[in-house]
Amino acid sequence: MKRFLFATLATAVLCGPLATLTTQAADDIRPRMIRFGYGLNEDSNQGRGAKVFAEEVAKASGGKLKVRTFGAGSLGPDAQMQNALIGGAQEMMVGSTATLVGITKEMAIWDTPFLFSNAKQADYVLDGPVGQQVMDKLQEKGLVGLVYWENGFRNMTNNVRPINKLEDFSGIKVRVMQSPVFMDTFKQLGANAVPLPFSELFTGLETKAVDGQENPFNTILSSKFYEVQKYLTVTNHVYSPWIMMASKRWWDGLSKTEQDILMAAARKARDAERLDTRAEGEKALEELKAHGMQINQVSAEETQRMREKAQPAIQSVIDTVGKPLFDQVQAEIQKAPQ
Ligand code: TK8
Repeated sequence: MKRFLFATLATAVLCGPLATLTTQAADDIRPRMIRFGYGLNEDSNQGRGAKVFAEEVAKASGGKLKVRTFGAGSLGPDAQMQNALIGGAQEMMVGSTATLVGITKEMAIWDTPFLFSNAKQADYVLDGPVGQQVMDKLQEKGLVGLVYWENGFRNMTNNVRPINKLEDFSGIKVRVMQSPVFMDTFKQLGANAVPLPFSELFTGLETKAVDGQENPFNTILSSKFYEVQKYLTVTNHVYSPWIMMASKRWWDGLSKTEQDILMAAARKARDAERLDTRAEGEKALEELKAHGMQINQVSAEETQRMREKAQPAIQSVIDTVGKPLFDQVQAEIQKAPQ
């Protein structure tokens, strides 16, 4: 009798009100405030991408999920935001993959100099299975990677001299992102590599603590580096992704519906951001010239010399991420549409 009663009770509990409650909770959208941080100015490709995300989330959730964006590093540099996400003190961010290498070593793969030759390749690999595999590694560290955005191909600016040949890097104090691969690459090229968070870069250039830096045209424009830099050299030495992330601690507490809304909005923001970045990038050189920058292009021969000189940095990427992952990425690049 007792056993029968227990069984009946258990069935009632499982199929009854509790089961209904659980399904309801999973479909629920609760009012939430999502703090979304990023490093560039509001008026930048990154800021505009963040805005698209916020609007899409508001639309899809009937205004229940509110994304509050914090630009210009106002929640701190990338590393500080990453830690806030891990601890659950901040919900979301977008930033460079390069500054994640200390947390998830596989991220070093994207710092490989001259890895991608065009943006199509980058999209194909980043949005494909290997890109996902590297992103999923973040979960062990308390971060959820959603999508990659385009930061873009990086180019050199400095105040010492135009970079026409490999030897021109010699002795120039170049700010690099806080990634061992970037440190290594610029050391190999003969520069004096100085790691600095992005939020300290403008001042670093202005006070001449560093002579130069490297970033995509879009960022040189939106961060007004032309005010404090004379020479711009088109080097395209590496393609840099941004990555949109959520705090895992927070993400795991969301309903499936909420997660789906955020994921769909993240993809829309990614697509819009890439289009925006590429359109702006096409016009940026002219604008930078108009702002007084002296621009030069590195020849194919000199690019080849730089590639060879950077080889030890590529070897250290292989040592860091492992040969299988490195080879997998190369294979994906081969498969990418031309
Ligand atoms: C913005 C940075 C920036 C990156 C850098 O927070 O640090 O140079 O290119 O985009 O992530």
